Amino acid sequence: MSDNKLQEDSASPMLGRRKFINYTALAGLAGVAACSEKPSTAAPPVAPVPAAGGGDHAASVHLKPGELDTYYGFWSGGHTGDMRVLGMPSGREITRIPCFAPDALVGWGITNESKKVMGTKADGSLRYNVADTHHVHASYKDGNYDGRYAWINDKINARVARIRLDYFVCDKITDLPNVQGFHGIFPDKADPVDAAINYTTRVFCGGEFSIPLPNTGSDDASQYRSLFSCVDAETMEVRWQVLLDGNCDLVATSYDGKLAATNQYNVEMGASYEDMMAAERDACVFFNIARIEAAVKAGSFKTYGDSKVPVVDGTRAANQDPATALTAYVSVPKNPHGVNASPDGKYFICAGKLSPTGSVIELSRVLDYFDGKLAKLDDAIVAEVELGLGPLHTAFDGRGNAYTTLFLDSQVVKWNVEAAIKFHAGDKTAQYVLDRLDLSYQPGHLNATQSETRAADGKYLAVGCKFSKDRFLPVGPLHPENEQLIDISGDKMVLLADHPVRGEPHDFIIFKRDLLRPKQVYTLEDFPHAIKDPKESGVFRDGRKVTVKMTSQAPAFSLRDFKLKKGDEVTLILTNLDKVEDLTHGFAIPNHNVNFIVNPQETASVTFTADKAGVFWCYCTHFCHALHLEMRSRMIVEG
Ligand code: K7E
Ligand code: CUA
Ligand code: CA
Repeated sequence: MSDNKLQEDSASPMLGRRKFINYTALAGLAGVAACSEKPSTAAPPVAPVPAAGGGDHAASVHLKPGELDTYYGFWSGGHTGDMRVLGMPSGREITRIPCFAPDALVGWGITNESKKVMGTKADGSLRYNVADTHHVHASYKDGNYDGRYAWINDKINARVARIRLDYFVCDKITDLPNVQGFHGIFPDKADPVDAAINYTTRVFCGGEFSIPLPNTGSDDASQYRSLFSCVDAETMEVRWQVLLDGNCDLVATSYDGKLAATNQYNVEMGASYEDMMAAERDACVFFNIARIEAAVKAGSFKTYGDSKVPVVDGTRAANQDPATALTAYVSVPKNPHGVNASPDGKYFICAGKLSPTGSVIELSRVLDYFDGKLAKLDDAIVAEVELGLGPLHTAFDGRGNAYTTLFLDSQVVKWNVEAAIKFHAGDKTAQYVLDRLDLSYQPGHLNATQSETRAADGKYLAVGCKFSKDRFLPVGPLHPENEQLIDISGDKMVLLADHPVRGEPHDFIIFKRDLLRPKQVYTLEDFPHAIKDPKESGVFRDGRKVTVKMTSQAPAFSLRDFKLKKGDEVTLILTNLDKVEDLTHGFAIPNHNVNFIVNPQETASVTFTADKAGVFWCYCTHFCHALHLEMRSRMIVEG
């Protein structure tokens, strides 16, 4: 099949189906939800995958025992509220870093240190036990990852977590004030961008749900607004917010630090899905970051409710004059999902979702608009081309090609951005669709190795398929999702592997392993309460408040027993004095809801009430030594 034929075949049925989407959208969406038994029957012709190469390719992702992966993958943990770390291309899950929700292995949400990060109520209990993470991104320097931090969102409670990539731990969680449904997140890609503006990396956060501001409980949805937030990467404080019409879905940033963008599917400001899909076009909103920072500095802002965070006005009505505008609303087709920055720094791509199109927006033209050099903002769109049904997210190979997931078609489409621009400009011979690959099934996010960096290397593409159906052994009604790995190094995409994942990661990034240098042993001095010598161990009483200090060295705790009185409020501090890599101990107390770990040279503490008289065998929960089972301490509580 020639490339010509491929594009014709793929484009012509689209016209008919686009009508289907526009005119019978409700029925169409109902079909999506039910996820028809044979998702590919309605799909357009598919490029043949070279069958011969398949087996060899698949073998390339199977690492021999002891072999290490060449890429890290950071996967959002979805409902488990953590960040999962995978080795790629094997797809092996190496660890999970708990952030927003408790974790029974490390004692996240159990130790005082993790509770401080997560936030507690007055009674010491956790503020939140549930989470919904979607997007994970890492810090950049000069357009590539620098190995300092990763950030992840919690949609439910509008929180952003920072993960330190030296120790792979979450060290800060920030609440976004006056935001509900915090969705997209993306940091600056250059650092620093403009020395005149004193800042470190900024993390941009899109508020998806519009709410009354202040949130008085008004039912007039037309008055609801959403906020786009900027968080300082170092302090993790919210620096400023932008008031918006519509909502924020995904977020992207330019490589020069001048622009951030968010796609909007609800310019209608509707409160029901029928209302949200009433208009034929929605928007991709661009933020002029320098102007926003200047407006904040000049004091042109409001605040809402208890929040002291400055909020500048980014609504359409207040930003009609390009010479002063803080925002620009570029019109893009119907309920777009996903906005992604191409690795050459030139384009943002918005996928149409309810329109079968991808829109290519040229950043220099958006800047021209703000400078008064582009009369019509719509002219910033340099291509709006048909890709297939239900386009959602786009990844890049660094060779000028984009890869967009087609949710309804259960496909990924490979297309050339410059050819799409030529096609849009009138050259109908320009072949922009290069390949299509069937997926199993209904893909959402995808990402290629190093995709949204200047070092996009075009080797592998991972796709998060929302439905797995028949791809794995049945395990009851709750199916895993299917992460599919694709070789994109050649002209044709080749499916390499399926991996089940627990729902629902949504998004992930994949980057070269040498960009990270994690530490494997903590530094004792970094913990203010460290017990540096086993001789400092003991029970220290101050009325009903008792501090128990203890150390661990395989196969023993420094206190073989410790005595308490019923009703004592106990803080137990444990330092792991073992210095050997991989020598972690655990500490569990039966019937007291205590179990946590201490890694080599780490100190952690728990606070609990000794509310039951009796003997409680505290024991090591992490297999550490031939005498691991014997590694115990007796907590004796006198009645
Ligand atoms: Cu699932 Cu990025 Cu929340 Cu698209 S989002 S799929
Ligand atoms: Cu210490 Cu097991
Ligand atoms: Ca809409």
